[in-house]
Order: sequence, then C-alpha cells, then structure tokens
Amino acid sequence: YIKNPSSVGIIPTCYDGGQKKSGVDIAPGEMLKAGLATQIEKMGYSVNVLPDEDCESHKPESEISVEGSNVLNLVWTSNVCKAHAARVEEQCRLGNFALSLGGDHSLALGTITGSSRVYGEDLCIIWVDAHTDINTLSTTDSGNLHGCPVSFLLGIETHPELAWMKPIIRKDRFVYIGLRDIEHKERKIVKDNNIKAFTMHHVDKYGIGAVVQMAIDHINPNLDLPIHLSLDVDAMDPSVAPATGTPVRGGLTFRECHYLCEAIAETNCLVAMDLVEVNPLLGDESAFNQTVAVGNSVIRCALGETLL
Ligand code: Z70
Ligand code: MN
Ligand code: MN
Ligand code: MN
Repeated sequence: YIKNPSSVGIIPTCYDGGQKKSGVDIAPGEMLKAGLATQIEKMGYSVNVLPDEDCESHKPESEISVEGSNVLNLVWTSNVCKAHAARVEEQCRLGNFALSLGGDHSLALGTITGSSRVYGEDLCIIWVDAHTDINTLSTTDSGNLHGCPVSFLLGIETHPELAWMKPIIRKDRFVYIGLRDIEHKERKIVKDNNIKAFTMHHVDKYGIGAVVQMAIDHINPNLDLPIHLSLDVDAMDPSVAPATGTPVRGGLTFRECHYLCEAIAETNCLVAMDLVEVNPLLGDESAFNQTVAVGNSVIRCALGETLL
C-alpha cells in the first residue's frame, strides 16, 4: 500500500439514521464551512472534496423488522453505508487518504468495509470511542445501529440485508481506546471475542503515550500494515467536544486525543480515518464551534500537522 499519501479524499455522508437525534447530519457541511479542506491543503496535500451522499434517496419505502430485535433503519443504514463503502474503496484504490465525515457511527459499516476491500486482512483498526459499538441485533436495547457497527465488521453479527459487507476484519487487528460507557451485554461480547480494549482506566493508569504504544504494538508490531482510524468525537471529554449525541464525562483531554492522532500519524501507516458523531445542534453556539474546531484539529493532527 502507499505510505504517506499526498492526496486526501474527503467523503461526506450526512447520515443520521443510526440513532435518534437529528443534527449529526449537518456536521460534514459545518466542518467544511469551518475550513477543513483549505487547512489540509495548506499542509501540502491535494484535497478532493466529494459531494455529499443523498441519504434521503437511499431511504426505502418500508423498513424491515428483525425478529427478536428492536433495530431501527436497517435497510436505510445498509443502503447508505453500501454507497459510502464504494466511495471509500475508490479513494483507497486511487492511493488517496480516505477521510470520511459523518454522520453517526453506523457509517463505519461502510467506511471500514470500503478500506478493507482494498487492504484485505492486513487492515488494522483503531476504534476511538467512549462506547464499544459492538451490540448485535439481539443485544441492542436502543435499536440504534450506531451502537452495532463493530459486531458486523468483525463478523460477530450478520444479516442478509448487510451481506454486501463480506467482513474480513481480523479481531487481532482491532483495538479500542477511550472506552468508558459499555453495556453489560457488550462487555461479554468484547471478552468472549478476546478483543483488545484500552478503557479510560488504562489511560489513567499508564498514560496516553503508553496506551497508544501498546495499542499499535498489538495490531501492527512491525509498522508494516495499513491502519484505519475510526474516531467518535465522544471519545473526548464533553468539556472538549460537547456537541455530540451521547456525551460521557471522564473522556480524553484535548491533548490526549491530539497526542493519539499524532502518534498514529507518526507510524506513517494511516490510510483512512472517520470523524463521526459531531452534532452541531446539541448545545449552544460556542459548544458547536468548539466541537467542529476540535474535530477538524484532530483530523489535521492525524495527517501529521503537528509533527516536526
Ligand atoms: C449504546 C447503544 C453509542 C455512540 C452512543 C450507545 C452507543 N451502547 N454510540 N453514542 N457513538 O445504543 O447501543
Ligand atoms: Mn435528518
Ligand atoms: Mn461510536
Ligand atoms: Mn460513542
């Protein structure tokens, strides 16, 4: 794979159907309005901003219900993510850095499927989030698919509607950082599947430097494999990123999250990134501006802005 891509493809998909709060769908537009593309260009990359996906056009006439599950918007989410996956795949094939802007985290069904079609089993995932997002169709209480993408990506859950994913992500090349809000049934899935997870407890205990080092050593010890970073802004503390649907206190500080992105940039292995769950409608104008700005800032860090 191409190390250190010189071009970035920004892929906005304004999808909010993986959860119930509207507003997460206007985040890509706001992040771009705040200057994200120009900021990345100033770093020396060529930037191609793809058009927003028309999520309404993917809405089915009727949804399906799944027995034993209260899952919502399964067909709609599947359609949107399938389209998004094709766009991520294309950017990766072109050798561009694939930057997905969400939208809620259900979009990762598409983002990681897209990059894995190009990088195959080599692909390593760093999932930075307050939540594990590993519910299955039967364990989800909320019915929100943004709480479920990891189970589909790791092949723990399947459904005919999502058969297009053909997941090939290896469980030993997947790692969590920043967890602090895990449902009981999710905890069991994480343990039963032996998935490496660094919670906020580990960040407190070892420090962010050691945690990121251990996470990278786990998935990619020789630094010779491509990495996809899926970053949910709620990984950060609500004092840093307040405008998000499910804020959970005790999160990554401003510097911890920036350090994490810098350390991943330093590996020269990062090929794709998702920035999801910014919701500009939650909170006042200053909360909104702050969250959009910190989202753009961690993206630039992951692209190497603050490295010498
Ligand atoms: C819960 C669920 C979640 C993000 C909330 C919450 C999941 N475990 N994910 N906010 N980003 O509904 O499954
Ligand atoms: Mn909407
Ligand atoms: Mn998430
Ligand atoms: Mn989350």
